[in-house]
Amino acid sequence: MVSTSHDVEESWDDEFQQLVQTFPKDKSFTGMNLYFFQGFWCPSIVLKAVISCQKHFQAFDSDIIIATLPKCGTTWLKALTFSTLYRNQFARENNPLLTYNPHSLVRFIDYDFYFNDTCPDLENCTLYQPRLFSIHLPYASLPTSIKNSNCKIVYLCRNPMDTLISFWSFFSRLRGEGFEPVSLDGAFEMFCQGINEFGPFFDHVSGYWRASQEKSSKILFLQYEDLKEDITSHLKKLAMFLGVPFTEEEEKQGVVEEIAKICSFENMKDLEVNKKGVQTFGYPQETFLGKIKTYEIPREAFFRKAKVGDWSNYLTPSMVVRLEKLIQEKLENSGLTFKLFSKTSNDITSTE
Ligand code: PAP
Repeated sequence: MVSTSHDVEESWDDEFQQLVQTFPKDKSFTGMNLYFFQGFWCPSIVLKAVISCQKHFQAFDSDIIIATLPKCGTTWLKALTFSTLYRNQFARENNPLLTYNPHSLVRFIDYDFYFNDTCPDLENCTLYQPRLFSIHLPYASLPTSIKNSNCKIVYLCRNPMDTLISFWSFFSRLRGEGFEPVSLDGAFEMFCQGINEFGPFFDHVSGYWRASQEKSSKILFLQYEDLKEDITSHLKKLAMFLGVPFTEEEEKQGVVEEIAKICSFENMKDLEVNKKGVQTFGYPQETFLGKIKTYEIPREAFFRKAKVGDWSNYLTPSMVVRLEKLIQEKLENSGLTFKLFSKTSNDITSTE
């Protein structure tokens, strides 16, 4: 059962109800209500949490924040960062990833901690140190303390075509469970217009891209396609950035490859914990009204195909031309490019 956004909206207090009336409103192609707020489309289900975390979240210099747009590889990046950062805090054979979904191990600031609580106590909220969080907010809307402290941000993006298909497939899979996605034609149109969760897509990506160019020691900008192409060198880069580089000894022992393997799509998809049950977001909490404000997603929905270029099985030639044009237009002179196909045979190559 997935609770809908209406449950949350009903519990908003009057002041907040009045405030949101001033924001433009639309519906995402996933069927979710969105508010246009600070230049991005914020899911109504999380708007109050976003405003609360912007007001109250206090970053520590030692914090690590994983930032993504939905469907760009969040689950994978959570697994990789968790396993790399905390590798000396548990025995290798006891990696918690073997028994917990990555979303249980690395919680969202917006979708979990502030979902039910305007000012949660986050001093010792994570099992391991340093604190590791994740967030979907655009760079410009991050809590000020994240931007101004020395905490580090790892950003992962993915080419817009695969992101759209992953997004649309995910919510199509959840049809009838609180989500009513529109046809791919409709989804494509809205995605191009930038009307989707935390979109516009290109604003999100460009915001982090520019920030990473200005502050390379604070923001590591990664692309899903690059990780798929060469996970070992990107894991080393990630470890270095996090301040926990792999030692020569670790490299000799094959620790890097071991982490890559445990976090691989093939391994994670087949773990019992990811094959059954639901992932609960929003930190379950009984309110005095007796309502539990959470939402649940079947865990297996986080693992679909994980292919680069899967969009070529869905998008029509005219859709491809339009998105290619948009990529060119939006990223012109930015120095940022997307790989639409893969060089490795595991994925879809442009000649297939
Ligand atoms: P979320 O926003 O719901 O958390 P997110 O994890 O960001 O989703 O992205 C899901 C995509 O990552 C899926 O892509 P697909 O729809 O094209 O298949 C999912 O299959 C893929 N994915 C999940 N786990 C991994 C992994 N370990 N390695 C590579 N890709 C993965």
